[in-house]
Amino acid sequence: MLHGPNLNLLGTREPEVYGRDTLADVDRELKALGKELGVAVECKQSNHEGELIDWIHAARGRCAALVINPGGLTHTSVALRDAIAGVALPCVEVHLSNIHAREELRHRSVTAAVCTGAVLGFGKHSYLLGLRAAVSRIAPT
Ligand code: CA2
Repeated sequence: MLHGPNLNLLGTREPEVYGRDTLADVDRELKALGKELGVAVECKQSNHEGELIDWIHAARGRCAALVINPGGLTHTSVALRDAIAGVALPCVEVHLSNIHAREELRHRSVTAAVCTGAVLGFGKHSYLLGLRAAVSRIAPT
């Protein structure tokens, strides 16, 4: 699970848009759901595009799937898009808010087209549904 820029602020501001849960709360729920589903969930957050790209590259051969909320980079980052496409892992894009119901600058996702699919608009449940979706794409070993 990769959380992009500013998501470390979750639960501290704009609760009407992003909810009251902190990132630690979300990560705790993801790990608990992972246990239920029989997968280990590793959660990381960075405010730096390059660090997110490094983690995506490092996931190749180590992780079975990715779930990512690219934050504001969703709307701008061709580099993140190329990294996701480059590792060829199942990848689910998630957003707390419905980006299509917000300002026009948030309507376009540069990254969604190289992801397996996306879940948006359900607050923390976007993450939990996204994890279920990612697990559904993991080939049994
Ligand atoms: O809805 C989402 O999950 C977003 O990816 C969140 C990003 C935003 O730029 C995207 O358009 C949609 C913003 C993350 C900032 O999160 C904050 C949380 C609480 C307080 C301040 C920022």
